[in-house]
Amino acid sequence: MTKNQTSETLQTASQTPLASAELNALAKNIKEWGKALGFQAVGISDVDLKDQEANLQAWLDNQYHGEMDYMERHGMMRARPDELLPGTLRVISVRMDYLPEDAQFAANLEDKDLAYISRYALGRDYHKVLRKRLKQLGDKIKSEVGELGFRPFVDSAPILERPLAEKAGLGWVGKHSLLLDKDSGSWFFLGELLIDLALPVDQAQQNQCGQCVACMKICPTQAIVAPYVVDGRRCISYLTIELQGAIPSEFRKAIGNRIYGCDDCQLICPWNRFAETTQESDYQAKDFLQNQSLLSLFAWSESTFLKNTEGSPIRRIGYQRWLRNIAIALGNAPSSIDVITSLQNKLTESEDELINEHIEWALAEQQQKLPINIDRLNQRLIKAVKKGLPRDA
Ligand code: B12
Ligand code: SF4
Ligand code: SF4
Repeated sequence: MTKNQTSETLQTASQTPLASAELNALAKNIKEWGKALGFQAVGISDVDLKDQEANLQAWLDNQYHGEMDYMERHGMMRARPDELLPGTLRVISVRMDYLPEDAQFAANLEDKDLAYISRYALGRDYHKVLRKRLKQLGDKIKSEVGELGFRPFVDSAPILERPLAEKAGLGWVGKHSLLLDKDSGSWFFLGELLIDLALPVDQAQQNQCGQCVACMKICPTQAIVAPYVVDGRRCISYLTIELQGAIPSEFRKAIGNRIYGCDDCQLICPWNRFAETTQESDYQAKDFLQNQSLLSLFAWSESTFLKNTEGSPIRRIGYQRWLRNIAIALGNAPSSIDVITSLQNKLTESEDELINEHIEWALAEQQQKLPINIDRLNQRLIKAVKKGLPRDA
């Protein structure tokens, strides 16, 4: 039987009470299988996202995607899963929590000598983890129903994951544009299985943001330009992960010690007080990434960077952007001779224009913060040597 025959047969069959009962039972089982595979929530939606199309177009027209060309490339296919994968009738959305035990948000944000890495990136790359489990879920459904067309998607696919998950009842899209749930907050990833089975769909949750605007107010770069709308170009996550070139000067101070991603809009959200930590070993923080000083990470060689970021989402930014980001954070760190020396040493070693420009910015920031101008001190010392110790001058 072909893929289309399967869906047609099931679609027709679903109109009879028995077939509908079978599909209801299957939907229930899918949720149980999904949970057994480590997903904390599983929901089902149809593929109709027409009401999102105008907003998606407005977002693109405003250039909020910045350098993320792939956002534009697929046009309205993002809002049309059945164009992306013809024959798709339903989307099974899944949620996987990632908040590690002992997240130490405040401690890492407060100590400006430490590096702050977004909590989703302290463990293993989620793309692989989710895709593998989604494939297992698809295989399981297929083994029950016989022929089935399905395809797992995580992030990389050009579909609007949050509106789909919202339709599937996994939560509501908050003013920071992320999906959140009243019992579990927002520290989770989303993934989808596109399938050609006309399963019963779930009910969307009520939006519970109310009058709250905490996420909009706390954003260090004012990236949430209107409720539900993020200007990607201003977001620290974009600036530290997606942007290839120089980080615009206007955002450098606001980045603080965030060297990879940003969690602020989620940290302030009242619903995250109820968030659970993950039991998933893949998402537990690696010691050499959490609670590390900026100086120790800045000292990594390229081979250490590659070794330590194997299997981690951080690897995709590469060594150059890693140093670029840490240089900014060092410029924002409290003034210290150790920081200045380390920046100067790296400047001597590096022939990379992008890195050097960020190091020079950081050095200028550090110099300004020093209680006594280090250059002037140096000059005074040289003068004294020349005068008093001409032989050693
Ligand atoms: C591109 C992208 C980014 C970009 C752009 C962010 C953005 N808001 O779009 C950048 C790099 C900035 C980013 C950052 C982050 N991301 Co991201 N990102 C994506 C990606 C790949 C695509 C998102 C997308 O389609 N954006 C396009 C715009 C148009 O979509 P949208 O924001 O939903 O747009 C809607 C609104 O603007 C709204 N709208 C527009 N105008 C108006 C007007 C009104 C009146 C209303 C009501 C609505 C409205 O309608 C639009 C269409 O639906 C998704 C994966 C995916 N395929 O969905 C992950 C994804 C959204 N990211 C994720 C995460 C975890 C993050 C970060 C938290 C990572 C971090 N800690 O650093 C931050 C959070 C920043 C934030 N507040 O959004 C998760 C979110 C999980 C969740 N709980 O929701 C996702 C789903 C990845 C995943 N598979 O888990 N991300
Ligand atoms: S992730 Fe940070 S920079 Fe981006 S919207 Fe949220 S608070 Fe703003
Ligand atoms: S901080 Fe407030 S406005 Fe923002 S997502 Fe959470 S509840 Fe909604």
